[in-house]
Amino acid sequence: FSPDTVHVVYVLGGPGAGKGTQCANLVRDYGFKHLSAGDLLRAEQDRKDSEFGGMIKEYIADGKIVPMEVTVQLLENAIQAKLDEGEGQVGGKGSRFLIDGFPRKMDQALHFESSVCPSQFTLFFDCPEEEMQKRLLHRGETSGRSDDNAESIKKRFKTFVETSMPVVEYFEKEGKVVRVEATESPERIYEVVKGRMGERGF
Ligand code: UP5
Ligand code: MG
Repeated sequence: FSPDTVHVVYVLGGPGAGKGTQCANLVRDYGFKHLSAGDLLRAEQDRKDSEFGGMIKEYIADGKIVPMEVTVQLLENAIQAKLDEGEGQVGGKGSRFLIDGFPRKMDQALHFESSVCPSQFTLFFDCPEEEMQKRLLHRGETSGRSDDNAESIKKRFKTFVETSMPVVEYFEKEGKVVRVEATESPERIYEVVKGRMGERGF
């Protein structure tokens, strides 16, 4: 696919910052297609004849970043599949994609920007660890996610600070980050998001 017809906004933030929650709002109101790298990896992990299933499982439980080749391939396939379905098109202007939880390591960011599709900007949800931990432990009571437990959460936070924040800082230097405080209620946060989207011409 051509970057001329695919418009990408990255959605980043720590584990439990509310990326998925806010993406659902943006899909409803702005006609974005939503691709969560974590969801794609979990689906691949559960696919019966996947050669990567075992590896993905270990990385996710450990809060580590799965080697980029796997994730980028899953994202490219998912974008192509959405384009084939004709989804996400906005009046002849191409298709808008929210890529949620990616890129979360510098190698992924540089590769995706130069070889797949440059992003328009990054929506970054900024939330303190105590709040994110509370949300994730609560979700863990019912989510069934292998990484929603105290031990994995601690590892996910460490990876976020050491490996993923440098990506946010890199895009920030390029003036391509929209930072939103993400501690209040989902509704209040979304009001701020809508305002900031407006400033970006949406
Ligand atoms: N909630 C949401 N907003 C709230 C608010 N304002 N107030 C109170 N509660 C709020 O929300 C989390 C929970 O909080 C929910 O219960 C929600 O109702 C509530 P959610 O919207 O799901 O937050 P989100 O930021 O999407 O949290 P998630 O757990 O999905 O974040 P992660 O970044 O940890 O998970 P992801 O699925 O992206 O990645 C999982 C793993 O996959 C990674 O750790 C990594 O091992 C692997 N991965 C890679 O290797 N490479 C990649 O590129 C991507 C992932
Ligand atoms: Mg999520």
